[in-house]
Amino acid sequence: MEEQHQQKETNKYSIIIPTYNERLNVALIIYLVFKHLKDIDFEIIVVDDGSPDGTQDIVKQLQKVYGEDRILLRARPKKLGLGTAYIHGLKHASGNFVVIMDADLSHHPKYLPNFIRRQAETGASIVTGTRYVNGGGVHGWNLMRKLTSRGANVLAQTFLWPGVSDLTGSFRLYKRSVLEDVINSCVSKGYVFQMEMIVRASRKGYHIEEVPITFVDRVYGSSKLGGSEIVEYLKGLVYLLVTT
Ligand SMILES: Nc1nc2c(ncn2[C@@H]2O[C@H](COP(=O)(O)OP(=O)(O)O)[C@@H](O)[C@H]2O)c(=O)[nH]1
Ligand SMILES: [Mg+2]
Repeated sequence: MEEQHQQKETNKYSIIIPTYNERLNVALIIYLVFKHLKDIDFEIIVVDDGSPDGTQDIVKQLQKVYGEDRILLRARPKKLGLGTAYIHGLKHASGNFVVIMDADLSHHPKYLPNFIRRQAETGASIVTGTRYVNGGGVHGWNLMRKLTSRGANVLAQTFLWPGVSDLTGSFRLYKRSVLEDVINSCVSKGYVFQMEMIVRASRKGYHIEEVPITFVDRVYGSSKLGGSEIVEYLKGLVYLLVTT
């Protein structure tokens, strides 16, 4: 009992949020993280890739309110892609756990306590949010986008057998050491990165748990997913098929 208590006290969560043109979302997401993680030790690491919309100005204002030890701004000069944004954020993380989530409110911070609780209950190395089990879902996507996401998951399920229902989602909690290990063995840079991460983690035998989330399409700003990303995804799938 005493030990469990101590364990809880010493856990720290580094929440990495990559941003590109998220001026309208970043304050809200940070506010909501603070609201939902009341008794938890955490820091937020914003990795902004030189957003022309002034995302960083907003983050700097928030640092004045919450403190520079709670909100870390670790910017890069230009848009360099999501995979390397996570690696960059991870370098600055001081927690023993790392959460990765989007800035656009598609990943609602209200789920964070569920991720943390599930990890504590099971001792899992990774807890991943899933849209594709009971209790999870997608809101606000048109049929095409739903089919693309579903198709991507079904394809990957069929060929890769990872034992995880949502491969392309990116709302996840990792033990930091596990994230460091898995991220270093990943080669992809774009959207395929999420799938590569979880497939490699599963192949390495890490304990992965899933919690249902409802993914809500962004209200402000625009998605960076395009046709070329779909081609990249398919290439990534084939690559994983032959290399893992
Ligand atoms: N730092 C950084 N963040 C990015 C980059 N591309 C996308 N993001 C952020 O990554 C998250 C997911 O991107 P988004 O466009 O919403 O993808 P979607 O949800 O799949 O449509 C958001 O927080 C974006 O601001 C990038 O190249 N660099
Ligand atoms: Mg999004």
